[in-house]
Amino acid sequence: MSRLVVVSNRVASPTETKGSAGGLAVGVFGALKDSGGVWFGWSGDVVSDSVANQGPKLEQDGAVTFATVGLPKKDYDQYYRGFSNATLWPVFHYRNDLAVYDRDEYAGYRRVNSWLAHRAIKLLQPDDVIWVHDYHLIPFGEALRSEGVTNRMGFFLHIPFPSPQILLNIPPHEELVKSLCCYDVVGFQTPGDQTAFHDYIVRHAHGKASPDGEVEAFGRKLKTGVYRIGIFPDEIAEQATRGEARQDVMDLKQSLEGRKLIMSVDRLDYSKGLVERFKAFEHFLEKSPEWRGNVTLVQIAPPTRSDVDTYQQIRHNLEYEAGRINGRYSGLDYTPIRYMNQRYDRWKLMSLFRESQIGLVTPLRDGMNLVAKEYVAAQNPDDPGVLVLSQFAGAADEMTGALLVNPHDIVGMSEAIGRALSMPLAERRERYEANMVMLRKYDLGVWRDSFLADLRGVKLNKRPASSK
Ligand code: ADQ
Repeated sequence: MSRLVVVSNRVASPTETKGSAGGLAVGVFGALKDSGGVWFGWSGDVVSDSVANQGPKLEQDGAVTFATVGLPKKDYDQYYRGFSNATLWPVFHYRNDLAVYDRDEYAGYRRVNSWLAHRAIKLLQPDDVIWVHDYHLIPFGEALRSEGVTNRMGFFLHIPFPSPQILLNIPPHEELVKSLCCYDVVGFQTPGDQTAFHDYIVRHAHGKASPDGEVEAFGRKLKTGVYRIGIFPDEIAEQATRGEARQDVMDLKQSLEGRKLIMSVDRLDYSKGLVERFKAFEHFLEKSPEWRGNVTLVQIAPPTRSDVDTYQQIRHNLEYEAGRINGRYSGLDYTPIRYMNQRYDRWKLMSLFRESQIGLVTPLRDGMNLVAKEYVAAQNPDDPGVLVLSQFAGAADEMTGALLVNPHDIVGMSEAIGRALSMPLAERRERYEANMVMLRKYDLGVWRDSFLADLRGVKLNKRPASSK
């Protein structure tokens, strides 16, 4: 089997791939171990120009090489903080209102992608299969092609692909889609994302797209597909039970004094719908006085991208809302919302999920949302909690046992909380079983293996695309 080269914005460290990190790192590393290969990307460090140009730092773990580079401050600002996270992220999550566009940042985004491609070329062998991940790296494949690289190249988009009317808001939309067409396989999380891409190809790129995923545009043929990212449910269940007896979890349980627990865990991001969720919980307490003092919402949200303006704003809003609601409903021995900003060990999060009666996962828009899946897998099958899930998370397609909500509908979410809290055991078990069937059917191994099988099997274009 030919070697695999994985390219992603951030590279997990060799220790993270051993299980302490999220499922994605473990899943990608599994594929790399099977075929041997390289994991290439940014180290997460901002460094001087001279250090950045020293060449990738290499670490070996068996047949896998971890190759990382640092980024100079200007590149970090334009590529990462700028175009990736202040333009692409908001627009792809349907938040044009929060997006800014700056030509220099876009130029920086393309320049850094070309620079990264140059660094990667030295590590490539002729029949390596290259798998590029996510919105930071859309032009990476095109940059390799323009250097004459003809290897099999696939791209997987972890976030939603917006409908054309939304995408048109990004001035260089056509260049971005053309860049995507330089890959041999482009993978999406849901059929809706794939359809949005096909719509753009047909209506705005004058190309062809068939329902089986064959696309022709910009002089290239490629395959698109839906590959739902999943988790390894047994691994999560094991983490959840391993943690059960640990002191921290026992302490939390004791401090709840028999109150019901609602768990929410997200990166602190405006796409995750946290303000709306807090308001729904407030509405629930307002309309259900019998639950005041008897149910606690634990929101864990470690800050990310805190140097992007909109992220500072969401943090302030949340602190304000949590304070306001707690001021309204707290008692001497009761705090309705416990809002925490730190990261937690995975076993601890999973065992907290297992202790809780509701997993409240209500993003305004989400590519998939792995927390929803982890919540279900962590439950005790004999006495499972209920997943309350946004209809706008990619996971909503599969989690047929969840209570689906519209995260803009505060009253609807509040009603779902009430329904979940008083749901009979038989219904909870039924819903849990339905979700588990899907979690097993589309686990992380299926995601990874089906994408790679398509990439290894796809018919290649005869000539590389022109870089013009
Ligand atoms: P994210 O937006 O990061 O991922 P998600 O899919 O929920 O969202 O993954 C978050 C991961 O981080 C989960 O594994 C979760 O357990 C972990 N995590 C969150 N908070 C944590 C904390 N406080 N401590 C420790 N771990 C924490 C992007 C897309 C998603 C898509 C994934 C994967 O935005 O839509 O599902 O990629 O493709």
